[in-house]
Order: sequence, then structure tokens, then C-alpha cells
Amino acid sequence: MTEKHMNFGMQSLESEFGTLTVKKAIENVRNFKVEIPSWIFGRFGGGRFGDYMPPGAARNVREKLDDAAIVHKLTGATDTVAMHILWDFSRDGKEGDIAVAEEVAKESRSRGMKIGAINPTYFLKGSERGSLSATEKQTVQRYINQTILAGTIAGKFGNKLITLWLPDGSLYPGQVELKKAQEILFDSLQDIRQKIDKDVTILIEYKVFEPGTYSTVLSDWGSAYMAAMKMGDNAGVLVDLGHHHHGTNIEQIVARLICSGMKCGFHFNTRYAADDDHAVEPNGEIARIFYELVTGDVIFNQNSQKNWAFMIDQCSSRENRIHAILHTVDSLQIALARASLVDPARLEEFQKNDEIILANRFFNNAILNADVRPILFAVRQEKNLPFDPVMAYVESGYQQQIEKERF
Ligand code: PSV
Ligand code: MN
Repeated sequence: MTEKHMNFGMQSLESEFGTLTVKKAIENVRNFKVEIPSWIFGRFGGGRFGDYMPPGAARNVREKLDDAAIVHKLTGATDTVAMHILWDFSRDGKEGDIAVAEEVAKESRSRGMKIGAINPTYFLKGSERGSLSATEKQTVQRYINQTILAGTIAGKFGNKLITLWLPDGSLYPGQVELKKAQEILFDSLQDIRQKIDKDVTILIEYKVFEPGTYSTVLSDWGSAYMAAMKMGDNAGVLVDLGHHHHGTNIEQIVARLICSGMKCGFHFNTRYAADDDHAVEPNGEIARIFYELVTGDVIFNQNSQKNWAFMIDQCSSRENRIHAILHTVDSLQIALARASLVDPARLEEFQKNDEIILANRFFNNAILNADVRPILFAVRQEKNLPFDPVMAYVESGYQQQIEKERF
């Protein structure tokens, strides 16, 4: 798209959706920030194809930060990086270390970046029989301690947010006592909440299955909501788009959680299988999710306490991961712009008159049909950013450089 096309596109957006609405969409895209995960840049996520990794993977946390910094440089929207205790703040891969976290915080600052959500790592060696819901007291204690450390690091060096994802579950009926696992989990979470500063938010993530195939202790929004309620103060649900059955109406879950008043969070990605590995594409589902977030006032609320936490969580083993995360940021901005073009008052007219198809067509004109690239272009021009962050990366020479240096 040339500048001439962009100007023409902007005029047609304004004439269809109104100048004020387009202005609001520009403002929203300008203000949108999303956190990126450190693990997308590292050597995590191989598996099927032996030890195949997309070339240029970061070998340590400093290289992960270098990659995160270039993503921020090209998007202007991603200056915080989520960290995993045992991948990023550990000397031996078994215990977290606050001195390492302090060092990583310094390294982040020197690149113009910040540490974001802190993730206790419950799923590496040692939690095969569960983490916070395990029957062995020692195992539970080990992960409680790691979570408390995560809370301390989040308070000192992060953004006062910790996010918990547990691999706890079972493969066959009879393998574990379902009620017992649930009770141990609730006890552990309550213990954790009491021992972490109240101003640190704790978000609890759920996943429909994996690694548990028969049962999963936190398998859906309801189980995570119940766990967050048990924790009480400053605890919420973390919705990861990839962690649902096919066909789940995720925007409905988002709407429900917003109505509950609980402060929650989102892990963006695309689900093609029942997992969370893929980059976000600018599809209808993600724009509808943004419509709920925008109209639910949990994204640009003046009272920052009301805003949800927005993070990307993806890590596919085949694609170039820096291309993939830049593509995700671009897609999220498209989805946000489209959601911002819907006029809820005009939509309500159709709803009141029970004009089902007209309501749907009106909604989709913005959500599916609007070409919002001129909105993104306007913001990027203003911020002196490249119009196409993926192509700008390809042309930067960074990939060739890291492939040469990292082997
Ligand atoms: C689990 O699949 C998950 O979505 C959690 O958010 C983890 O922290 C992340 O992936 C990395 O394994
Ligand atoms: Mn996740």
C-alpha cells in the first residue's frame, strides 16, 4: 500500500464510520501496549522434530532481551517482557534466584525494556506428579516457595503481576483422587496469597488439557474463577486463547469475566490445535474479543486498576519466531482498530428492533470488512515506525546476524 492509497483509505473509513470514531480508533491503537514472552525467543518448544529450532534462537536471557528490544523498536508497543523463573532467573534450572532477577532487570533497562509478568515454572522436571496439587508435601512446598519468590521479584523488579499455569492433571481415571487434588490446590493457593504482598496481582491460567489427558485440575474458566475466588484479594483469571476446545465462544467468556468485576488477563495467540503456539492472525474472533474488552472498559480505563493485563503467549517450533511475534502485534492492532470502529449505540438500535441480520451485518462491517491499515499507518507515521514491521525486520539484517552468531 502506498501513501496515496493510505490517504484514500482513511477518507473512506471516515466517510463510512465517522471522523470521530476513526479518531478514537487511532487513539486506541496509539495507546495499546502488549507484553511479549521471553520464551518465544529461546530454545523452548522443539519436540516433534528432534532438537530442530528455528535458526537464530537466543541462547540466554540477554539474547532474549536483545530480540525483545528489536520487536519493541519495530512496533513501539512491546516494552515489557514476561519471564519464567526457571528459564530466566535460575543458575541451575531448579531454583529461582533473586540476584539473577536483579541482574536481568538491569539488562532489561539498558535496552529500554522492562520485566513484565513473572511466571513460576511449575512444569519442568520434578512436577510429573503435580505441582501445587501434588500429594507429596515436599513437592507442593517447593512450588509454593517458588511462587512466593515470584511474588517478591514481581514487586521489586516486575510490574506487580504473577501468572500461574499448572501442569497438574492425570492420564487415566483412578490415577489421582480428583477432589483431593482440588483441595490441595486450594490450600496451596490460599497459603500463597497470604504470603505475597497484596498489591501483587495473581492471575490463574487454565488449559483444557495437556499434559493431563484425562483430567486437568484447572481446565476451564470456571475452575480458574473458583480458584481465584478462593485466593480472594487481587486474584483473577488468565484467559489464554489457545487453551480451549474448538468452537468455544471465548468472547463470551471474556464478557462474563468482565461482568464479574474481577481483574483478569489475556494471553494472545491463535489456536489451530488445542494449544497456544501460533501467531495471532487478524481474524473475526480476535476482533470480537477486542470489542468486549473495549466496550467492557478494561483496556483504556483511566483507573488503571480496572485494566486487564494483556500478554502474548506463543512459541511455535516451525516458523521464524520474530516474524511471528511481529505479525501478532500487527494483527492485534488491526483487531483493536476494527473493534473500535463499531458504534455500540447504532448497534443497539438494530438489537432493540430485533433486526438480527442487520445487527450482524452492521457489526461485521467493522469487525470483518473494514480495511483498517490506514489507521495503523497513521499511528506508525506519527511514532516514526516502519509501516510493515515484519518486512522492516526482514530488511534489517538482524536475522542474518543472529544466525551467524548463535549456533
Ligand atoms: C502453558 O501452555 C502456557 O500457556 C503457560 O502460559 C505457560 O506459562 C506458557 O505456556 C509457557 O509454557
Ligand atoms: Mn499461556
